[in-house]
Amino acid sequence: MAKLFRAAIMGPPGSGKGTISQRIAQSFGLQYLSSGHFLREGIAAKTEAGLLVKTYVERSMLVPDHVMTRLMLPRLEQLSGHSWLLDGFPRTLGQALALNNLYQLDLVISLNIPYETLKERLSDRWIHPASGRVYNMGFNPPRVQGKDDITGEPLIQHDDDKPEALMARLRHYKDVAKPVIDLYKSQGILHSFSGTETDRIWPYINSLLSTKMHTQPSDTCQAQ
Ligand code: G5P
Repeated sequence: MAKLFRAAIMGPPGSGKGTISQRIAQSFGLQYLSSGHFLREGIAAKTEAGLLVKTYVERSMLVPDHVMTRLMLPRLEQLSGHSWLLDGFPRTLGQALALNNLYQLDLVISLNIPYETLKERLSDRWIHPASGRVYNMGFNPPRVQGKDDITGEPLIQHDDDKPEALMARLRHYKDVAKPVIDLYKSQGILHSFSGTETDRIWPYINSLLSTKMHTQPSDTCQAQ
């Protein structure tokens, strides 16, 4: 049996984590779990967890580590037997260490995108709340303006994409991401990608994933 592949994608708000994760999930058949989408789903459904995290997400503040790990790690247990990709988790060193105690990641993708690019993108972003599908009115507009391509339901904008909230999210990101990036660097699994366009970064990520997923140790054994 092929070895399961476990990956995570990191990057500041608007760096294209969600867009690239959707492409990876489609191209490589990984189960895709977005922490932001998962939290917003709970908030919309008014679940107990949703009520607990609502104030943090609405203020663009990080949800405390003990809450995040309590929500995300059981979801990963449900995915045992599948290869998966995490988008937006882990975000802090505490979360990364908690994940590390249970799973060894094979690959971490880190996106480095200039601030001006992030600002432009987020002011133009629309979401289908039920599925988490992301559109950008310039880059990947929906077929019908304001409607989700699959369901035809209305698209919405996040409150935390406003410029002042965005600045706070970027500052937070830098501070908390550094020790996480250092950890994955020291484990030899970090791959960083810089640029201003997802379409130009994507071929490199696609090629990296193709190589990594086809050279997993147990795949190699199978082939021999
Ligand atoms: P999220 O949802 O994880 P963020 O802030 O990290 O939120 P976000 O905003 O969802 O990340 P992204 O996924 O990196 O951004 O980017 P995206 O959505 O794919 O792309 C952004 C926009 O740009 C889209 O409109 C897309 O179409 C467009 N785009 C992409 N590429 C290009 C391009 O090349 N060109 C152009 N022109 N456009 C492009 O987290 C939300 C909140 O949840 C909590 C926090 O409160 C957080 O603020 N949270 C956590 N708290 C604690 N710990 C965690 N692990 C948490 N995870 C979430």
